[in-house]
Amino acid sequence: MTDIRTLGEFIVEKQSDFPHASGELSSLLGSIKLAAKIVNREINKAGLADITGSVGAENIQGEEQQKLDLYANDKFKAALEARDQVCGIASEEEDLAVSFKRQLNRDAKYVVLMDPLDGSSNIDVNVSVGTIFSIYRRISPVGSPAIDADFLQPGHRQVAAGYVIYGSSTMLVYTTGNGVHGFTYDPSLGVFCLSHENMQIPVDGNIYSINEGNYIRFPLGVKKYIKYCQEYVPQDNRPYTSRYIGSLVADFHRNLLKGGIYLYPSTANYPNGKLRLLYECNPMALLIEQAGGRATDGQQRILDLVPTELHQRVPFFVGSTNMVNKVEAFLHEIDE
Ligand code: P6P
Repeated sequence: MTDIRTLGEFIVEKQSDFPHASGELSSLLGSIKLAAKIVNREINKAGLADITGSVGAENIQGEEQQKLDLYANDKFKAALEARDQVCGIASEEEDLAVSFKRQLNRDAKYVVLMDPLDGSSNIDVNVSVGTIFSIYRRISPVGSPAIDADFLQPGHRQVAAGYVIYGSSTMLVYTTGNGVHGFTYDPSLGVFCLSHENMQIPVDGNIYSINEGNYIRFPLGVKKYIKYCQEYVPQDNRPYTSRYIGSLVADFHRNLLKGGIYLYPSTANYPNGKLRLLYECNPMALLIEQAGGRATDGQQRILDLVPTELHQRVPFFVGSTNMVNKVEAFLHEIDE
C-alpha cells in the first residue's frame, strides 16, 4: 500500500465537499489533467522535434504564435470537447469564444477559459511555462448557442481555477473554492501525485517580480514601491530580492511558495497592463485569495471586476497580502 494520493482520487474525495456535486466538475478536471499530460510530453521534447519556434502567424493580441501555443490550445480544446461537461471555451489563441456543436456539449453546464501556454516565448530557451484555466457555470439557457455572456462573468463566480507549470517538475495546482492543492507529475507512473495540500502564501515576503525595463513609464506609485523595495530592509534583515522570469505561472508559483508579489502595471506598450483579465488574472486571483493572499488592479479587487471584452487587459498586482497592501498604499497616496 502506498501513501500516494493521486489527483484523480483527490478530486473524487473532495467532491463530497459539494453535497449536490454530480461529478461533472470532477470529470471536467479530469479532462484538464489528461490534456496537461499530453502537452507536458510535447514540451519535454520541444528541443528535439520541430515544434519550437513561431508558426509565422499572430494571435488577436498581435503576439507571434508559437507552434506549441497552438498545439496546447488544440489539445486542451479537444480534451474539453470530448466529454459532456463543457459547452464552450475561450482562449488566448482564439479570437472569439468557441461554442461546441455536439448536442451533449451544447447542453453542458460549464465554460472554460484558458491561456493554453503562457510564457511560450520562453520555450526555446528552456524556461518554465504554464497553462492557466478558469471554469464557470454557464448562465445562458441550456442548448443556447449564444454563450458569449457566459464568458464575461466576474472572477468571484468562478467554480474552479488552476494552472499547470511545466518546469523542473510538472505540477498542476488548482482550487474549487476549498483551498489550493498542488500535484506533482510522476512520469514513471503517469499520474499527478498530491505534493502540496492546502497551499498558503506567506502574509509577507521579500521577493518582488516586475519587468524593471518598463520603469520609465510605470505609474509614480509603482516607481515609489520599487524604490521602497530597493532601499528598505525588513525586520527580518533580509533585503528585498528582485526575481522576474518573464513567465507569469513560474513567477506566481515561486511567490506562492515563498511569499512575494508579482506586478504588471500599465506601461508604455500596455497602457491597460499586459495581462488578460479573463484567463490570466481572474484564475490567479482566485488561487491567491484561496491561499490567503490578494490580487488587485491597483484600484479594485480583481475578482470584482466586471469584464467587458474577452481579451481585455488589466494592471495586475498579486501575492502576499502585506506586499499588495503596500504597493496599493503607494498608488493611492499618489491619487490623493
Ligand atoms: P514582459 C508572457 O507573455 C506574459 O504574459 C507573462 O507570462 C509574463 O509574466 C509577462 O507576459 C512578461 O511580459 O513584457 O515582461 O516580457
